[in-house]
Amino acid sequence: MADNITLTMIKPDAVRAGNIGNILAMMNNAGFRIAAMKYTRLSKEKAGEFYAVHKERPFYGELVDFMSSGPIVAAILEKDNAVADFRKLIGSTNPADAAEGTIRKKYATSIGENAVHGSDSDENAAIEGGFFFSQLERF
Ligand code: FUP
Repeated sequence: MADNITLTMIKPDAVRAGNIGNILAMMNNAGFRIAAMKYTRLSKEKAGEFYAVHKERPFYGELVDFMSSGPIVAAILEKDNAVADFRKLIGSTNPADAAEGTIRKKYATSIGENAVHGSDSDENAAIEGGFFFSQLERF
Protein backbone atom coordinates (compact mmCIF):
# COMPACT_ATOMS: atom_id res chain seq x y z
CA MET A 1 0.00 0.00 0.00
CA ALA A 2 1.38 3.42 -0.98
CA ASP A 3 2.29 5.47 2.08
CA ASN A 4 2.57 8.87 0.45
CA ILE A 5 -1.01 10.20 0.31
CA THR A 6 -3.67 11.31 2.76
CA LEU A 7 -7.18 12.70 2.34
CA THR A 8 -8.12 15.93 4.04
CA MET A 9 -11.31 17.94 4.35
CA ILE A 10 -11.46 21.56 5.49
CA LYS A 11 -14.75 21.21 7.38
CA PRO A 12 -17.80 23.52 7.28
CA ASP A 13 -16.84 25.40 10.48
CA ALA A 14 -13.44 26.40 9.10
CA VAL A 15 -14.92 27.33 5.72
CA ARG A 16 -17.57 29.50 7.44
CA ALA A 17 -14.89 31.19 9.54
CA GLY A 18 -12.95 32.17 6.40
CA ASN A 19 -9.96 29.95 7.14
CA ILE A 20 -9.56 28.00 3.87
CA GLY A 21 -6.54 30.04 2.79
CA ASN A 22 -4.80 29.98 6.17
CA ILE A 23 -5.26 26.22 6.52
CA LEU A 24 -4.07 25.47 2.97
CA ALA A 25 -0.99 27.61 3.68
CA MET A 26 -0.20 25.52 6.78
CA MET A 27 -0.49 22.35 4.70
CA ASN A 28 1.78 23.77 1.99
CA ASN A 29 4.31 25.07 4.51
CA ALA A 30 4.48 21.60 6.10
CA GLY A 31 5.54 20.13 2.75
CA PHE A 32 2.30 18.61 1.46
CA ARG A 33 1.64 18.77 -2.29
CA ILE A 34 -1.95 19.08 -3.50
CA ALA A 35 -2.60 16.09 -5.78
CA ALA A 36 -6.37 16.71 -6.06
CA MET A 37 -8.74 19.33 -4.70
CA LYS A 38 -12.42 20.35 -4.84
CA TYR A 39 -14.87 22.72 -3.17
CA THR A 40 -18.09 20.81 -2.61
CA ARG A 41 -20.93 20.13 -0.19
CA LEU A 42 -21.77 16.68 1.16
CA SER A 43 -25.40 15.60 1.26
CA LYS A 44 -26.51 13.97 4.52
CA GLU A 45 -26.39 10.64 2.72
CA LYS A 46 -22.81 11.11 1.50
CA ALA A 47 -21.64 12.45 4.89
CA GLY A 48 -23.21 9.38 6.52
CA GLU A 49 -21.43 7.14 4.05
CA PHE A 50 -18.05 8.82 4.67
CA TYR A 51 -18.38 8.36 8.44
CA ALA A 52 -20.17 4.96 8.31
CA VAL A 53 -17.53 3.51 10.67
CA HIS A 54 -19.00 5.76 13.42
CA LYS A 55 -22.64 4.73 12.75
CA GLU A 56 -23.20 3.25 16.21
CA ARG A 57 -21.54 6.12 18.10
CA PRO A 58 -23.73 8.61 20.01
CA PHE A 59 -22.31 11.59 18.07
CA TYR A 60 -23.04 10.14 14.60
CA GLY A 61 -26.24 12.13 13.95
CA GLU A 62 -24.63 15.43 14.93
CA LEU A 63 -21.53 14.60 12.92
CA VAL A 64 -23.57 13.93 9.78
CA ASP A 65 -25.64 17.11 10.28
CA PHE A 66 -22.50 19.18 10.80
CA MET A 67 -20.54 17.74 7.88
CA SER A 68 -23.46 18.38 5.52
CA SER A 69 -24.18 21.87 6.91
CA GLY A 70 -22.12 23.79 4.35
CA PRO A 71 -19.36 23.54 1.78
CA ILE A 72 -16.04 21.83 2.45
CA VAL A 73 -12.70 21.65 0.66
CA ALA A 74 -11.62 18.06 0.00
CA ALA A 75 -8.06 17.34 -1.11
CA ILE A 76 -5.59 14.52 -1.62
CA LEU A 77 -2.24 15.57 -0.18
CA GLU A 78 1.06 13.95 -1.11
CA LYS A 79 4.24 13.67 0.97
CA ASP A 80 6.47 10.91 2.29
CA ASN A 81 4.82 9.38 5.38
CA ALA A 82 1.72 11.46 4.59
CA VAL A 83 -0.82 9.94 7.00
CA ALA A 84 1.31 10.13 10.15
CA ASP A 85 2.88 13.50 9.32
CA PHE A 86 -0.51 15.01 8.53
CA ARG A 87 -2.07 13.69 11.76
CA LYS A 88 0.79 15.43 13.56
CA LEU A 89 0.09 18.69 11.69
CA ILE A 90 -3.64 18.67 12.47
CA GLY A 91 -3.33 17.68 16.16
CA SER A 92 -5.69 15.79 18.48
CA THR A 93 -9.38 15.27 17.62
CA ASN A 94 -10.32 17.42 20.62
CA PRO A 95 -8.74 20.87 20.15
CA ALA A 96 -8.41 21.16 23.94
CA ASP A 97 -5.76 18.42 23.70
CA ALA A 98 -4.15 19.61 20.45
CA ALA A 99 -0.50 20.67 20.55
CA GLU A 100 0.61 24.28 19.95
CA GLY A 101 1.16 25.04 16.29
CA THR A 102 -1.32 22.43 15.03
CA ILE A 103 -4.21 23.28 12.71
CA ARG A 104 -6.84 22.18 15.23
CA LYS A 105 -5.20 24.15 18.05
CA LYS A 106 -5.42 27.28 15.89
CA TYR A 107 -8.74 26.84 14.13
CA ALA A 108 -10.92 24.15 15.78
CA THR A 109 -13.56 25.17 18.31
CA SER A 110 -14.74 21.80 19.71
CA ILE A 111 -14.33 18.04 19.33
CA GLY A 112 -17.34 18.01 17.00
CA GLU A 113 -16.39 21.07 14.96
CA ASN A 114 -12.69 20.51 14.60
CA ALA A 115 -11.81 22.33 11.37
CA VAL A 116 -10.08 19.53 9.43
CA HIS A 117 -10.09 15.84 8.67
CA GLY A 118 -7.06 13.65 8.07
CA SER A 119 -7.07 9.96 7.14
CA ASP A 120 -6.06 7.60 9.96
CA SER A 121 -4.33 4.90 7.86
CA ASP A 122 -2.90 4.32 4.38
CA GLU A 123 -5.80 1.97 3.66
CA ASN A 124 -8.38 4.62 4.59
CA ALA A 125 -6.47 7.31 2.68
CA ALA A 126 -6.91 5.22 -0.48
CA ILE A 127 -10.60 4.57 0.23
CA GLU A 128 -11.31 8.23 1.12
CA GLY A 129 -9.38 9.50 -1.91
CA GLY A 130 -11.59 7.32 -4.10
CA PHE A 131 -14.69 8.63 -2.33
CA PHE A 132 -14.04 12.16 -3.64
CA PHE A 133 -11.84 11.86 -6.73
CA SER A 134 -11.65 9.91 -9.98
CA GLN A 135 -8.28 9.14 -11.59
CA LEU A 136 -8.95 12.01 -14.05
CA GLU A 137 -9.03 14.48 -11.12
CA ARG A 138 -5.62 13.49 -9.68
CA PHE A 139 -2.35 15.08 -10.68
P1 FUP B 1 -10.23 12.11 13.79
O1 FUP B 1 -9.66 10.89 13.12
O2 FUP B 1 -9.26 12.88 14.62
O3 FUP B 1 -10.98 13.01 12.82
O4 FUP B 1 -11.30 11.58 14.82
P2 FUP B 1 -12.36 10.38 14.75
O5 FUP B 1 -12.23 9.57 13.51
O6 FUP B 1 -12.30 9.68 16.07
O7 FUP B 1 -13.74 11.17 14.69
C1 FUP B 1 -14.24 11.65 13.48
C2 FUP B 1 -15.09 12.84 13.76
O8 FUP B 1 -16.17 12.50 14.64
C3 FUP B 1 -14.38 13.97 14.48
F1 FUP B 1 -13.65 14.72 13.64
C4 FUP B 1 -15.50 14.70 15.14
C5 FUP B 1 -16.48 13.60 15.48
N1 FUP B 1 -16.39 13.19 16.90
C6 FUP B 1 -17.26 13.75 17.79
O9 FUP B 1 -18.09 14.59 17.42
N2 FUP B 1 -17.20 13.35 19.10
C7 FUP B 1 -16.30 12.44 19.54
O10 FUP B 1 -16.29 12.11 20.74
C8 FUP B 1 -15.39 11.87 18.61
C9 FUP B 1 -15.47 12.27 17.30
